[in-house]
Amino acid sequence: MPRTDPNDLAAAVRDGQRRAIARAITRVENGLAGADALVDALYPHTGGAWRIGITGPPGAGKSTLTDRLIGSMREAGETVGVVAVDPSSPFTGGALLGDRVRLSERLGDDGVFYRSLAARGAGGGLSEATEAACDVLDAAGFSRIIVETVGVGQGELDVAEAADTVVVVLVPESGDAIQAMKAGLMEIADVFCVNKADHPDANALVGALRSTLRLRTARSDWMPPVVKTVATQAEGLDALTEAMQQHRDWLESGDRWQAMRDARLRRRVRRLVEADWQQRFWTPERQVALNEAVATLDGAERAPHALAHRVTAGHFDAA
Ligand SMILES: Nc1nc2c(ncn2[C@@H]2O[C@H](COP(=O)(O)OP(=O)(O)OP(=O)(O)O)[C@@H](O)[C@H]2O)c(=O)[nH]1
Ligand SMILES: [Mg+2]
Repeated sequence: MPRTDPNDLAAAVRDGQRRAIARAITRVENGLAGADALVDALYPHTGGAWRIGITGPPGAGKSTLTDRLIGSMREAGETVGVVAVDPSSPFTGGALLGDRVRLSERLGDDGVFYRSLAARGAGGGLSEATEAACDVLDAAGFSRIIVETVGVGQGELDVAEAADTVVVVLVPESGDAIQAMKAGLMEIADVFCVNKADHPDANALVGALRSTLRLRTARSDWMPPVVKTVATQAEGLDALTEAMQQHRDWLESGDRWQAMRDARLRRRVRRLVEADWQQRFWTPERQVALNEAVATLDGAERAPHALAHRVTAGHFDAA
């Protein structure tokens, strides 16, 4: 791949050129040369897209829902960028293959751009890679960006923070409200989608979610709506879209939208600083010195806090 000046690539991205978009995402995903400059060149041109996170347990129907949402968004005249984040596996798993199959139906539609991310190479990890990929699509002019991510742990919840509106997808058969609480999904949901509502226990899950939501200590005056869908039949899509739109309207009232984006930028800068600092701190010398200390020290000196203090006090630095 020829090296392109970040400014040339940024211009091509803003022009909406698909090859440029693909290359830009590859660059930021893997932290390749010029990635930081590319993100910074694009960032001032972001903010036009509505970023929607779709998260939930494996197999909940996130990809099917995403596909249906793309369809209705396209009908409404929107353009859609999709970032499918697969933190569990750096390899192409069954789920991604499934996504590819559905994607093929949309091949040739210039109003849709689909990309999956798995790499953790970029400084700041998968969260930064996800945000940067969203920036690329945003600056390229897509009016909607959907981030699909499996919500099973903290890493995935961080990824969900890239979105303005987070839809948590749960299913009657596997999930219940308590499981969602355990996984931290209650905290990040702006909208709950009970998918596979063709299952008989769907109403019970809806009820459990609503009562749990009433009991929670409110983080804001937004009360997440709970909607039912059957993604495979495109049932409930209108209700889901309506719930998402309500959240957007709420964000856009007052200064919430700007405040949310400011908070996101602060979080992101902190994460980048921490990643940078960590990388600078753990020089090869310090790593070797720590390895040796652990292998050789014994007695009172073989103690975690004492060791940490020795590291930070510079005892392990090369003379
Ligand atoms: N009965 C029923 N099946 C559904 C529904 N939505 C999705 N499915 C099926 O559930 C399976 C998983 O759907 P996906 O859309 O791949 O789920 P996912 O959440 O993207 O899965 P991962 O990406 O692997 O976590 C597929 O076989 C779908 O056809 C629904 O509303 N009802
Ligand atoms: Mg999926």
